[in-house]
Amino acid sequence: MVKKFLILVLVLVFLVPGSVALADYKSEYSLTYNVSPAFPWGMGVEYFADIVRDRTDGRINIRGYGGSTLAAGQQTMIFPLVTTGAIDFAFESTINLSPQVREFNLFSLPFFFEDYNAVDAVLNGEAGQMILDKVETMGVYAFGWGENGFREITNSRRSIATPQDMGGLKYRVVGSSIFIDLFRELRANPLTMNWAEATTAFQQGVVDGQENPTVCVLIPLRIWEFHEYITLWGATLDPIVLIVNERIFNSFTPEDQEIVAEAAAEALYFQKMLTRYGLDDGTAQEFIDAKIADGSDLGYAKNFLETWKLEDGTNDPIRFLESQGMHVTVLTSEQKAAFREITQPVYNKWISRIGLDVYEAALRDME
Ligand code: X2X
Repeated sequence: MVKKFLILVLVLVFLVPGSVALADYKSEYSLTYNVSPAFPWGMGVEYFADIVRDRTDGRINIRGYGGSTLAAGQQTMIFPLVTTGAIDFAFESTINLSPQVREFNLFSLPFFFEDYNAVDAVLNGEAGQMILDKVETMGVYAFGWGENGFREITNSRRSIATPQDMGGLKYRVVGSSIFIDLFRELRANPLTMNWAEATTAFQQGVVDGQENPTVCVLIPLRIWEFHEYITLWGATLDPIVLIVNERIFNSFTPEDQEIVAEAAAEALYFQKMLTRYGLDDGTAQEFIDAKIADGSDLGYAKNFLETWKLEDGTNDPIRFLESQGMHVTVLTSEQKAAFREITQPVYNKWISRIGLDVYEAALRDME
């Protein structure tokens, strides 16, 4: 009898795929991100969770929690929560991880990236790989790059076209010290604040301005309700990374690991293209429109674009902000050069912190 039972168990173990591993799987995996689900961050996350659930036949069920609620709003404390396993996955801005991973500050060096070609050269190049490799020595797997975007300044007081225009204005910045240094060099008055409190601060006029990417944050936030002026200065770039606790990832079967990694790469690219919609050379729009046409955006991109269509049915971020009454200033390269020169001390202080090797690799990538 015992023998027969053992044989039955063995047969079940070997014949039912995934049955052994399933015993170790959690019924739900948590994933944290910093903003509301109505932003492209949330769409990247839901898209990722959907395709993973679908391709693993429900074995891996990821649940996204927006607003950094799993960290009580403390957006710069996400990394330790993932490395210790308190949270399983994070879809997170590199700024929010930069207090623990100093290399991420590369992207906040002011006016370092000329355009999206330079960004992609670095993210997909030697420097990008060095940074991901570094992260993977710290207890997590990193699946690659999504994007919050080039961070632009808005305020309720005046148009900004020269560094002098910044003087005395109070700006909310993320709690990452390179931003304090940047805004101080411009004689502005930076205040660090978690995103969880930032919207209220804009509403109540506690600060005059803030900086965040156009499509990924400012449009879904409806920034025009608080600030009349926006300057496209592209001072800093804010990539997003998708990371998972190493022990959790190792608990998946090799087959499931492959599914998750592939889904992550697809979701990150989808989110990055959505974020660049109308801002790059047309690559993003072409990619997203094709996905909407065949339904493979799962409705996420379609629904998002519906929320900010112009009267002619197109989605042009700059024209859309103007249609909402904003004064848009686009810096010329000479105007940018003036900002770059004044903020040079940020480089002097931060290159050694980031690591000269990573900085130089990034310069080589951009050549
Ligand atoms: O807090 C911000 O400004 C945001 C939403 O862009 C980040 O998470 C870095």
